[in-house]
Amino acid sequence: MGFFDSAQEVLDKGVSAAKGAVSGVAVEQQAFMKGFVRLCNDGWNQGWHERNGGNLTYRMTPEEVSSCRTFFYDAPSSWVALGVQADDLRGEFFAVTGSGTHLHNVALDPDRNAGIVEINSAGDAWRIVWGLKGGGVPTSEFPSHFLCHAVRKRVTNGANRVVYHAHPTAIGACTLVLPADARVVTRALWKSLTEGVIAFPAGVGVLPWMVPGSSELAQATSRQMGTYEAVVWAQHGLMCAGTDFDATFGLMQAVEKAADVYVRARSMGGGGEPANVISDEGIRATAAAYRLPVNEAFLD
Ligand code: 2HA
Ligand code: ZN
Repeated sequence: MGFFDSAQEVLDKGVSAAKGAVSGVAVEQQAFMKGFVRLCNDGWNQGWHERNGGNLTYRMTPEEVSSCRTFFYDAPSSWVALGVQADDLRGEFFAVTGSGTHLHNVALDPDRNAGIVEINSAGDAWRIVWGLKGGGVPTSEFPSHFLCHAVRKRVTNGANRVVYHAHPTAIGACTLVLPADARVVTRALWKSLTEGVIAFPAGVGVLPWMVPGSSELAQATSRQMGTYEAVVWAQHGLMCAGTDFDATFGLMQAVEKAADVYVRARSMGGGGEPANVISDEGIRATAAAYRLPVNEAFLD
């Protein structure tokens, strides 16, 4: 039995106990939380979450909030200021990983390593309504996630619900060699993997190194998220947004796969730019064939 299967069994046992106390489908058994837990585990298995690296947040639908309400704390935590503000997220509910959480522990103990927070009516503070037991708080990158959610909600008319941050190796290595320039990095990725332009036709944003968890990083990332679903943090990792867990995880994987191919090709070639890359015409033709709005500014 694989790790995830046994984790699910532990979950199922805990859930039947919980069901005896309160009626309704326990939070851990609801589809959105199963998807949330699965992504954490899949990311761990990719090697993207050394120690407590990376974090995940999900903006819940009103239906999901209603079906979780019977399991919410009678006395939520007090309100805690976010340090950032978003009108678009007033009154929303987010599933979040906990600060300091090792993502491989989420599946085994979701209500300790993850939780649900409610945003206040001013859109500038959170309180815990479920989970994060034992004094947990939302991820240190919650300000970045929060502002990214606000922008992605606006530019996708509410379709985007997931924001995911990880520390994949190859894209990190790329930022040690390439300049922190969205056009340069995007071209390296698009030209290394045919699937690249299909997975991220707008390209990827790139930010220079900044202090993790800072509101400067949060503001800069969210500005990039107006254009890009994926934003590279130099010498750190990658932030991805999407409509659901599969789309967001798949985007992270596609960026990292392209980066991995590029890094390997450069390494084989003694560090120089690879010779046999996909042409600009090839990228354009792929985008046309799949009717994708490719970012023309990144093509010659
Ligand atoms: O959760 O990844 O960027 C730890 C981090 C901070
Ligand atoms: Zn990080």
